[in-house]
Amino acid sequence: MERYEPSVIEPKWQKRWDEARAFAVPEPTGDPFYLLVMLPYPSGRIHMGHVRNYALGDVFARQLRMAGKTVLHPMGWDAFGMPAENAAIANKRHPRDWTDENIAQMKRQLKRLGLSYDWDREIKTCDPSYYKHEQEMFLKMLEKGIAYRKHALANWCESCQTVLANEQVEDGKCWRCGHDVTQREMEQWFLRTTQYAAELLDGIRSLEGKWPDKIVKRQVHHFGRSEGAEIHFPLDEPVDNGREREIVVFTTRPDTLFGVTFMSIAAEHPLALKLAQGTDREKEVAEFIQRIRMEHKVSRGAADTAKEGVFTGRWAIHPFTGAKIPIWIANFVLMDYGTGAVMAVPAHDQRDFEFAKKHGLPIRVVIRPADGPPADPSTMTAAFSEPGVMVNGGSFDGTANMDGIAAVSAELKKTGKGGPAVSYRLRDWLVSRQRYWGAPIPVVHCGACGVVPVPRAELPVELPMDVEIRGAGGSPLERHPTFSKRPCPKCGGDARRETDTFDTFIESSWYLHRYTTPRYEQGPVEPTAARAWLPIDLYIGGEEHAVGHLVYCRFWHKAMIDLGYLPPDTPREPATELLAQGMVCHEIYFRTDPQNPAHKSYFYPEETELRDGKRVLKKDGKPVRVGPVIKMSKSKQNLVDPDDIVRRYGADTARLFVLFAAPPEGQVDWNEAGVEGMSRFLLRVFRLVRDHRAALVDTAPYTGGPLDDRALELRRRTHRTIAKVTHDVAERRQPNTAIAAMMELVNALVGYDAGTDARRRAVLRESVDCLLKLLSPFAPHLCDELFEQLGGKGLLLAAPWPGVDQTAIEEATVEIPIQINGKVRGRVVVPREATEQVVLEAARREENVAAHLEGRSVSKTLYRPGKILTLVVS
Ligand code: ANZ
Ligand code: ZN
Ligand code: ZN
Repeated sequence: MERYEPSVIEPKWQKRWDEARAFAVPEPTGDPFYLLVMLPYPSGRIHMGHVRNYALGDVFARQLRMAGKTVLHPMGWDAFGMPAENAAIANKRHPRDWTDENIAQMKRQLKRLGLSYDWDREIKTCDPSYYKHEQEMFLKMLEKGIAYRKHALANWCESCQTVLANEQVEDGKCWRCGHDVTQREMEQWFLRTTQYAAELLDGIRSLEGKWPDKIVKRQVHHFGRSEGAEIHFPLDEPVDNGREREIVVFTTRPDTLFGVTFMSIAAEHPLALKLAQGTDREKEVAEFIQRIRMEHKVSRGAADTAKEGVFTGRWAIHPFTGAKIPIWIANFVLMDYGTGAVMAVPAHDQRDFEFAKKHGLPIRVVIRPADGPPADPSTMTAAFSEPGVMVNGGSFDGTANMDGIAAVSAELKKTGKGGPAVSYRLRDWLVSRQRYWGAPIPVVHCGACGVVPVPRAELPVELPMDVEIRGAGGSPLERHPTFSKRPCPKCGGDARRETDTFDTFIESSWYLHRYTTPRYEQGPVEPTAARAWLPIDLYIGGEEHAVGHLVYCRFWHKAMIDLGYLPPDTPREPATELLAQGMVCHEIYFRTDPQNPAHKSYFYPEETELRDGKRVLKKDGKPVRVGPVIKMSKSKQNLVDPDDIVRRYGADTARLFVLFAAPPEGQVDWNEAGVEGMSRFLLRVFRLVRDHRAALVDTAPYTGGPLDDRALELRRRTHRTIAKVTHDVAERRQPNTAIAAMMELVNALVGYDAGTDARRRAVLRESVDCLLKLLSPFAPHLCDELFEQLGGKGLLLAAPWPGVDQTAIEEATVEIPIQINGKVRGRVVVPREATEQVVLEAARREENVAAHLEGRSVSKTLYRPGKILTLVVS
């Protein structure tokens, strides 16, 4: 083969790998390693973000295999979800057909990249054989109280026509479509993630250093642990026919209890309306509640939002002083947090201060600065929230307020009025969706029996395919003629099948488990094999999943252990190490419309070219404007199509470029020059082998014997490179610097002249073999090809990862003749950097030299470094 032709080499090797079943993963024997990349949503075509994600995974997977690990490296499809449904509406295609076609297409694309997946383990989450197990796990969660149904205010996206989990609302907007999210009161299904709040928090802390800091921090913040106290305030008179007798608050500042002058509860608090019932405030309160509920949670909670409120007409009793405390409803109190009720301390909490000022409520100072008198409530302009000393607090007076927190909590506990408490910001996971393309929730609603689980024998509850998808809102399942009609499994009476489907984040919460035994039928996983593979040793994916998927799968994993699907000794975190890869970006090219300067039209990079240093549009030759380098996206058209790059440069170049352009966490700026650079590098490797082929084919790699300087130097280079590449890939996870090291080795190889000397040739062969092995996880097609051309047998994936010869690196040795009084009496092998002293000591140990020195003294030494040691003795 004379020319480097990826379009010939790459399909050839992909076929060979397939035929050899080179990527099939055996059972978890030997030294198992589970390497997982996040599974893609089958949106249609793969994009450069995928290429980057999967190239990273593939480098590690291949290297680990060669290093002797049994590597599980699977791939599958997160196949349920809204885009399929939207596409179905837009194109009148069934979501199933749309999804299947996309999967076929994307699978072809992934194969073209030469990724080492065991396709036998492929998973498609919309497959009933997959979601069947998820339905079964849900029923178990229902039995154990982890799944429950409740009437609650839920985040509603009008555009998606469905409710959303808290994690799926970003700055008050829908995570998928960006539409404003409003609140709707509905019966919904939840999973009790809050039951695991403490463990999720401790667990993420234990991953510090192994998961990216950014993600650890975001999760810690997401769980939002606060320490404080719960305090019971009895109502002045019970409401709701005597059923409701108290309000419980959560506070981080029990030390301010004596400063409580009113109470604020959320508009959604179950007592909000009940309190006002029977008072003259009823109408006003009802209106206020109605109005506030419509507002966004985010803006209600913001510090600068006007503090609105209404008095309920009722009072609570202060647990220590017995004072009557008016109960208000306030917009800034959210039902989502704590108990949805706040003991208001205007003197020491800014929001309460503003509220009190606005509504004419009293202010009572109970903390004074450590070195001064308490503030005067009538002249205060802001709450005093610094640490200080307790005043106006009865027996607590004089206590430092930080100590007061514990002291008041203890007193509350002793008197049965509350006590220390911890509160989390994390909410239970809302998992029902009013959408079609998802896994059906396996329950039946019966007028007589309530919620009844579908009998296990009837699982899976299959999603019917014969539906009409109109997009007019409402679930297509609800309109299905027969799906929802199902007799009650308990009493046999008429009942209604649940028509909501699961949040698709449920499927992606346990695909990681399913891959370990993907065809097992008796349960979600076969416990022994799953236990042997889990936890994931290295998980790779995008950081956008920080508080979504990466929280859900941690929760689900713990629940699977607790529900008995995984052995009890399974480690409680599902992924030991996480690599969150950065974005792939590109410049944008655009023109503004002279008529309407606000309107920009964007161009794909391939529609443009550089002419005399200017970026122009190919079709009219006129300049376009060049914008900043930003994340590749359809809307800005700054995309390059992986297929196009593979066609023009080959998959090996594409892989190498995304790996070389930045460390995994960094941002890759796509640029054609960089891609060409990678292509040239591979061409150099190709030529190197081609040009030395004759000398190398029949030469075995060096195994030992004296070498000259040039050969020693190449060996040192080679083994340093092995050490660096191994360290960069296996320890530091920085393929970019590994590539740079291999480039240097190639430079050295190009400059090396093996001549006809057999040992020099053997060293060249050793070095080239090592280079091909080191480079094969990055550019697997070319390396297998060149290895074969040199007469190598088998696939490099099956070859052992090269080991480092420490002596070659550190003590590249030289042989020094020892001359005594003009005659060479012996030779010693010493490090080439050895000092005269070291050489002399080695010489004295050499038998023959020692014999000649016996009983005589050395009067003069002369060392010519690396060449000869001359001794004059008498
Ligand atoms: C009395 C008090 C006095 C408070 C004081 C603070 C300062 P973090 O730190 O975020 O956990 N709070 C409790 N539940 C609330 C809710 N549902 N909506 C709005 N605010 C709520 O905040 C805990 C504090 O936030 C609690 O402590 C409570 O106000 C308020 F000088 O109680 B504090
Ligand atoms: Zn939406
Ligand atoms: Zn029934």
